[in-house]
Amino acid sequence: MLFFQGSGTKGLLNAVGPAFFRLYGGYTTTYGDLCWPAGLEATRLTLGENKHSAPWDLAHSKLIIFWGKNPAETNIHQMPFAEQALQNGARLIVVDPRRTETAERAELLIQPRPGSDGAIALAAAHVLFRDGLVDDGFVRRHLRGHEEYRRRVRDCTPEWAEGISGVPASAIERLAAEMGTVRPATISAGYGMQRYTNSGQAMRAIIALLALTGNIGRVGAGWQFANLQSAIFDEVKDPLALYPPEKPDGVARVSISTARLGRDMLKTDDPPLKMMWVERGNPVTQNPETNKVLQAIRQLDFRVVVDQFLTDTARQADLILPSKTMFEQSDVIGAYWHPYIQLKQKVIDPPGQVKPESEVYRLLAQRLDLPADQVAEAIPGPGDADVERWLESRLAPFETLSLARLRQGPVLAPGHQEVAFEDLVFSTPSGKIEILSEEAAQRWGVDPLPDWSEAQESTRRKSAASSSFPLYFMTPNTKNRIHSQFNNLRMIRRHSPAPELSMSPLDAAPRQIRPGSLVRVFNDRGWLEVKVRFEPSILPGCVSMTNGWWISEGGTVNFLSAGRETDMGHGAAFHDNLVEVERAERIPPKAAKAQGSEKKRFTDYTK
Ligand SMILES: Nc1nc2c(c(=O)[nH]1)N[C@H]1C(S)=C(S)[C@@H](COP(=O)(O)OP(=O)(O)OC[C@H]3O[C@@H](n4cnc5c(=O)[nH]c(N)nc54)[C@H](O)[C@@H]3O)O[C@H]1N2
Ligand SMILES: Nc1nc2c(c(=O)[nH]1)N[C@H]1C(S)=C(S)[C@@H](COP(=O)(O)OP(=O)(O)OC[C@H]3O[C@@H](n4cnc5c(=O)[nH]c(N)nc54)[C@H](O)[C@@H]3O)O[C@H]1N2
Ligand SMILES: [Mo]
Repeated sequence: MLFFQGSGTKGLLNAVGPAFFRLYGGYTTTYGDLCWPAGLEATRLTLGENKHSAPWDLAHSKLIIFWGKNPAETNIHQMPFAEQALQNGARLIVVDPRRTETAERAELLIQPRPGSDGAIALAAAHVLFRDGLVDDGFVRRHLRGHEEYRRRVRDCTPEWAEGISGVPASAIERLAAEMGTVRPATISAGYGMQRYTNSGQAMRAIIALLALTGNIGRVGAGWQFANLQSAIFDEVKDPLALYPPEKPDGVARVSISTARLGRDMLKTDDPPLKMMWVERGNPVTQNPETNKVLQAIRQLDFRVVVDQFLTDTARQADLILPSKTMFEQSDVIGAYWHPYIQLKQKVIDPPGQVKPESEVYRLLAQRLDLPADQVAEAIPGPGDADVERWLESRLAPFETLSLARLRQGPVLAPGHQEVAFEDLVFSTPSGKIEILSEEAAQRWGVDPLPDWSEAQESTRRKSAASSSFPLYFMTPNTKNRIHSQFNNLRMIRRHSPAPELSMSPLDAAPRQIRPGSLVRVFNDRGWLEVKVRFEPSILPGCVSMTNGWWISEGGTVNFLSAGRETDMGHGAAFHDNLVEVERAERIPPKAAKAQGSEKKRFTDYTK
């Protein structure tokens, strides 16, 4: 039995599922994560833990770099703080192959070839050393490995990085000069750019820029990737605790890679998988290599999907259990950006026969005759008061937390640091910021210093793939939805009725592709047919389509991505993904008809 949970809704009650399956007698689980592990691990190795300053601290920054992050769409609540800083005279740099809405306010937009950020960061460090812009006092006291790093980047000139990234050496000089002279500086890094096979190392090189310039532990300064200060209830703070191939609780458990879900499911034979339980996720559209995922799901004997909607994954199920929505059961939630613990209060009963997951598990446990005392400990009873009692017991270890207190409003997580690392205490093996990390080398087989190597799928590699598929396929997020959710809302569909491929006119011309025409995006893993939209500002050589579209809505981007892991953290290297685009000569008559009618677009694609 594979128990698979996605990121749909988070809260303390999510722990009930795994608790049930442990009592049930063991299960196959997944390790790694689709979202952020390369960056989490790079941060942990360098700074000791994943935390950052309070969101509002950004307003004190004089230099903000949004590096591979598009908060104007994906973290809109961050933008007012950036705006405040700008009004106080701060400067804004954006590093992104696309000219995003975030870049509208930037004085400098750096558009790297995808997967080349590490080279840019090494070259910026070269300039900092070369021009004496390193904060020597800070470096001597708090860094480990700066001398080794100085030697490492000696030949990494801006011209060298230009050859790799396509970014003009002058722009890299300017990035480094601003980092070396404008203080305090914050780098807010996104998740999109750490989904390559070389990106853990790139993230380490970017953090090093802040460390070399003394921009850690100070007001308005620092590294913003993930603020796990509110993650006080579980193990998420230690990324390694998320990968449980062992048997920590003595229960037989097999663990397979989330990034390689389809491939690993097909390979699992001790014991072979017979059944799958999916909850809060839509792996058919969101996990890499959709064709493999579909194949693996279809060969099972039995599939259960717990979801609010008839998603592509639910369409594969033998049994669909309609789930509650976040409004239909109280829960306690943290965050990964702000530092608050909050009560999410139930506002309405679930409709019809819908049961919250906790209730599904409780009834199942009864039916299966699982030990009643252990079930009562792990799973709340049926009523709202039972759920509240269960939540209260989870809050009990924390002096400042109780439901009564949370009912009055959000509470800062216990131990929260407003300016992260203000005490300059780093829980790394050396107690310093580790630019040189033996742990990185031991655990992940990478160079102990940040370095740069070509991502696996790269147009600069001489390989069959790079000659047949010369375009980078980027699959960012959009303000119009959360991943695969919300396109069933008519008001959202009105804004974005169907998937589109953004393409530079410079790439379209040699392929005789006209704006608005239907094109086929393909590689040796799969293909899609979508309309093309000209985007003059996207870096030529890159095409882009937002992720989250269902197959039944016009095609998921993950037909094209590969099931493979990032260099560290067991993340998913979605963006290591080369494709070719061609005119789709004929529209099959059926598809043409379906385009006119909303109803038909949502009909069964499996036929
Ligand atoms: N190519 C490509 N693929 C990507 C990404 C990318 O950038 N490019 N991004 C990746 C990232 S960062 C992420 S986080 C993942 C997200 O992928 P998933 O983790 O699969 O999350 P969602 O697509 O948001 O789907 C969540 C599902 O949970 C359901 N749901 C919501 N609330 C509840 C609930 O209370 N109970 C139950 N049972 N179900 C509920 C929703 O209806 C929805 O079907 O996608 C990843 N996939
Ligand atoms: N509205 C909305 N908000 C969301 C979400 C959503 O689905 N919708 N999802 C939430 C989740 S789960 C996540 S993980 C976050 C993600 O938040 P972000 O990280 O901001 O979003 P992404 O679109 O994944 O990636 C950001 C940017 O990285 C760029 N990028 C891709 N490759 C490279 C590269 O090689 N180098 C550089 N420098 N940039 C590159 C992309 O062009 C993109 O603009 O957003 C969260 N917020
Ligand atoms: Mo994510």
